[in-house]
Amino acid sequence: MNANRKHLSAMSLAALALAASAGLARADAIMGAPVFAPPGLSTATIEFRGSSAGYTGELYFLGWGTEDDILHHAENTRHNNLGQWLFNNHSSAVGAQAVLDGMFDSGAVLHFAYEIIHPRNRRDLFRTDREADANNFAWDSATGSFAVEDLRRDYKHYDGDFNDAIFTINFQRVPAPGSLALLSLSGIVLARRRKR
Ligand SMILES: [Ca+2]
Ligand SMILES: [Ca+2]
Repeated sequence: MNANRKHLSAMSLAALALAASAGLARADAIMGAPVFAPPGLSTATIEFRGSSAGYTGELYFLGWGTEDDILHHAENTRHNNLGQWLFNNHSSAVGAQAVLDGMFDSGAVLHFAYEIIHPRNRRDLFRTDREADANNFAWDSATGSFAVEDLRRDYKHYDGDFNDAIFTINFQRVPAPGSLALLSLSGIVLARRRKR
């Protein structure tokens, strides 16, 4: 019991510390956690929620697949092979939304890139499909909060505040063709019954 309590309080302290440093609404954002699509087929929207960062960066949707591989690439909108351009942390309006390019199977992992474009001497690119970069992203599957840290951990000024660009990803379930067919079938059966 005591051991359990200690374990729990240590866990919640760690979660609170992460939440405090991230400025996130909830305490369960996890660094490096893959952005999984929910059960069933879904589409997704992403909203820009704000930024507290000196560097200017841009978020892209690379596409989706497994944790390590992109099997379906989002359409390139900027001719840089980074897929769908979404937001700039300094020029996009807070509350701006975009629909992610694609429909996602149950358990698909969505991949993103964050490119530092200013200052020039700090140009960098973080990708969720690259193991070395995964911990620059934090994902909270309960709230949809998706946060970016724009400094590498080994950089002397690393702050780990995870508020350099903050987004919310919302999934919308697409009705399965099977359930639609069932619905229309039951409609036909009902119609037939009414005719009798
Ligand atoms: Ca910051
Ligand atoms: Ca930071």
